[in-house]
Amino acid sequence: MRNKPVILVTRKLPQAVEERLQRDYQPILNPSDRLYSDDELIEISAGVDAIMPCHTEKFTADVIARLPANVRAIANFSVGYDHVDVAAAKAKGIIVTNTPDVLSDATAEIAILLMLGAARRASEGERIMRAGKWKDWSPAFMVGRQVTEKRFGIIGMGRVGQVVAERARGFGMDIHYYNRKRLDGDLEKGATYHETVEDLLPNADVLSVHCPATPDTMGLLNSERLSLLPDGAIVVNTARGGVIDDDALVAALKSGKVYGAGLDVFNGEPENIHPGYIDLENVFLLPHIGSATEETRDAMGFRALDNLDAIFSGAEPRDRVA
Ligand code: 8YV
Repeated sequence: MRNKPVILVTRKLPQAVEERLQRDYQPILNPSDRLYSDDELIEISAGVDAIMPCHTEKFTADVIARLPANVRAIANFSVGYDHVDVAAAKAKGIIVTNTPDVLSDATAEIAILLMLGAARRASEGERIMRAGKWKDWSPAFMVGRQVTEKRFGIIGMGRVGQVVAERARGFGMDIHYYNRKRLDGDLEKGATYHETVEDLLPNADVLSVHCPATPDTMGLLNSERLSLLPDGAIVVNTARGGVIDDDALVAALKSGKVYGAGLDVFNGEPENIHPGYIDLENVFLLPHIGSATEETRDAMGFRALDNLDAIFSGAEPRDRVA
């Protein structure tokens, strides 16, 4: 009987996922959950048939070039795959997959949390409570912005964007979106399509980013585009930090052009995020936990395993991106 394929699992995964890995494969697990350096990653890949990484491992062209030839696939435990140089992987014949769909609900929940947190000054309130600084109440105290029946603008109306739109409709919000392609009517559900980001922005009292990080979207929200938002807009990002020009957003938050921001993803995360955000009261910050629910973590692992199962049975994996 053929030996089970060897899978390098770069981070600690949910128990049920690791159990399935142990049942069907020879996994190399990482119980201490330590982040591997590039050199370690390449070294441990000797004799490995596939790697199951997270967005924390960066498969640059250089890392891919140095991977041993035995690595046939990179089955990401993530929907985003901007951490993988897909062209380099493709050129080397390495299959790359991701985990779409299964994290849309969890990420949409966080986008709504960030919107409300920014609009209603939640982290400012939390800080006041925890510092024992709540001494008085008045009608003028901690007054924020209401989002009900405002315009909700979405950049990137893919799977996550569509679920977020549905949640925002629950607040009676009027949905506007930019997407490379207009959605069919049954998916659009009355949302207003804008052919360019520039057309969308003046219609977004709340702007939520749901597009992937690609060379085209890097620094998309720069000072020029932010200036097109209505005064006092709210900016939410659960996609990738790279889509935002941090200097520009910090300046807009300081001037009041942007009323507040809710951010879950950052350039330089986790340790080198723009210091301007830390000092500002009007930002609600979370540490990249968009998909961090028990249900979704399991589903992401199972989806990545479904892809591996297909690859090792000679079938086309459902979520192949390279
Ligand atoms: C994941 C994410 O937790 O899937 C993605 O693209 O950004 C996150 O929600 C992370 O990438 C896991 O690798």
